[in-house]
This record gives sequence, structure tokens and C-alpha cells, in this order.
Amino acid sequence: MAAQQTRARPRVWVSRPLFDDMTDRLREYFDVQAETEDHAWTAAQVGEKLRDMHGAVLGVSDPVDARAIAQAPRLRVLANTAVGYDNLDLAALTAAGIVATNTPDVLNEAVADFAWALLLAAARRVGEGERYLRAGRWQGSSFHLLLGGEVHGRTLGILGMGRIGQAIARRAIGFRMPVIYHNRSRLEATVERECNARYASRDELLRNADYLVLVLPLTPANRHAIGTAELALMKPTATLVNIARGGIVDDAALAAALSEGRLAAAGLDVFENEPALYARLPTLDNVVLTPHIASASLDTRRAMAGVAVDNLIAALGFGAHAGRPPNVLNPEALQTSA
Ligand code: 8YV
Repeated sequence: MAAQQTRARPRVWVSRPLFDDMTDRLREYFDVQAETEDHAWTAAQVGEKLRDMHGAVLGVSDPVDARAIAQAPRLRVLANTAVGYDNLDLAALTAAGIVATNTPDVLNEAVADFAWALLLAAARRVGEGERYLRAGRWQGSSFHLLLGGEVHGRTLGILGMGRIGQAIARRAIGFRMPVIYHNRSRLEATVERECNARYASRDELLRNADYLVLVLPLTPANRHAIGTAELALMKPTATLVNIARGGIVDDAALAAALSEGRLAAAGLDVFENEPALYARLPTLDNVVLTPHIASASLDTRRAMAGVAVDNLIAALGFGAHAGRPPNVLNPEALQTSA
């Protein structure tokens, strides 16, 4: 400890309110500048904040571009509080020898739970029912009130079968739903068996799924992976669920399909231009909308924050894993910065 106090303390920026005990852990090692309110930071603002920092804990919508990296000569690590990292220019970080980390695994189950929450809510018209009641429109029982789609026994399709996709699939066993999936690479037979899931081509998945859940990372190749052409392949009775990233779905094409009866319903936690919504979406009754909260159970968010803090402390050479942060996205940078 004494040795640590004589060393110049690295400077760390925490871009959003975290949990106080986690910020306090950072303060044991670093001079911490922690934001006390959420901001929708622009890339230029993030760049300004990072200028004199050695490290930062970032939120998933805090953009870091090549320009910000070029003007932050001391920067050694960015710890994202998310499994996704499409907010980071990873190539530029790597070229500059700056380590980037994420928070995989700890959120798998919470996000899978939430995918089911959206699937069920969209299929069984939970949002519409609540709006109907709150508007004082319920005049008594009606046999035909808010008839929804059947869930149990129908086919669940999963596009992107990583650890979160697999957690979603395992839950389908209780609903006795056949599961088909498409992924860049096919899963091992033992994992397919455990998930009760069958590999399908992308087209077969789109054509046959009654419920299609998207669990893809946002990459240039995945932008608008679901657009007009893909929606046209889907059953008009199908429901789409996106808990992955905005931009994977063409929101305008989706809104058109939903309003023209070419798709039954959708459950969306993520949007193309967050926090703005494509204007037509909230006017539609057959879509359930939530503000990017799939991982937002208290325990999971605490676990994510803890992982991000551990990564940052380790990357700056402190703590039990000094020099070996557990969740490095660009190991090449770790070699450069070592
Ligand atoms: C967000 C997510 O991190 O992990 C991800 O990639 O998108 C989420 O878990 C979380 O919602 C905080 O913004």
C-alpha cells in the first residue's frame, strides 16, 4: 500500500454513475473523476474527458473514435460496462496500444430472462392490455378482448447463438418449443442437444420461426441484417424480438411491416438511434418498447460494474490480476502496453 501511495496515481474517468462501493474501489488506486449524472456523451465530449486520463470506465453508448484516441496520449485502458463494444473503435485502440475490455457472461441469464419478457409481452399483448386498463377503457369481460398469439409449442428461432442465445434456447424447453438457430458457426452436438436446438440456414430460420430473437453483435456486416427483404421472408403471424443492438434491424422497414400486417408483433429493447425512437414505432400498438434494459437487474448490473472495475484495475497494473485483465478484447494491445 505504501508503495502505491508514493507512485503517481493514474487518473481515471467514470463516464456514468456506477455503484458507490465500486467507485470507492477505484479510488483506492486512482484519482477518480466520476460523473454523478448520466449524459448522452458525444464522441467529441468523450474525447475531451479522456484527454488527460490513463483509463476510463465507459457506458455502452459512450463513443470513442480515432480522434479521441489520438488526443489522449496517456490512455492505457477503456473498460466497457457491457458485453457489446460497438461504441469503441477497437482497431484504433489496438493501433495505439490501448487495452479495451468488456463484461461477458455475467449478464447472460438476465438478458435471456428479458428476451422472454419481451417475447411474452409482445405475443400476449401485455403492453396493450395495460394501456387499455390505465386509459379506463375496460367495460367488463369480453371473449375476444386482446386475443394474442400462442407461445407454447410454437417454433422459436434464434439468430446469433452465443452464450446469451443458448440461455434463451434453454428456457424454451419449459415452453415445449422447438428451437432452430442460425449462427456463423454451428454449435457442437452436445451443446445443440442441451439447448434442444437445431441448426438452420438463415432463410429457413426467417421462414419458419414463429418467434425470432436477435442476439447478434452490431458489426458492419450485421447492420440491417433484418430489413425489408428479410421481413418479407417471415410469417405474417411471427413476432420479432431484438435485445441485441439497434442497427441490426432497419427500424423503418420494421415499422412498415408491423403497421401493414406483414409481421404480427415486435418486442424491442434497442433502437437504431438511441435514445431517439423511429417516430412511427411508438404509434404502433403491436410493438413493446423498452429503453435498453435487458441486463438491468440489480444483481447483474452490479456484477457488470464489478467486472469492469476489476478489468480496469488490472489493466493499470494493480490488484490480484495486475497486468492480466480478465476480459481483454484486443490482446495485441496488452502486449504493446506491457
Ligand atoms: C448495456 C448491453 O451494457 O452488454 C451490452 O452489450 O447492451 C447492455 O448490457 C447496459 O444496458 C448498459 O447500458
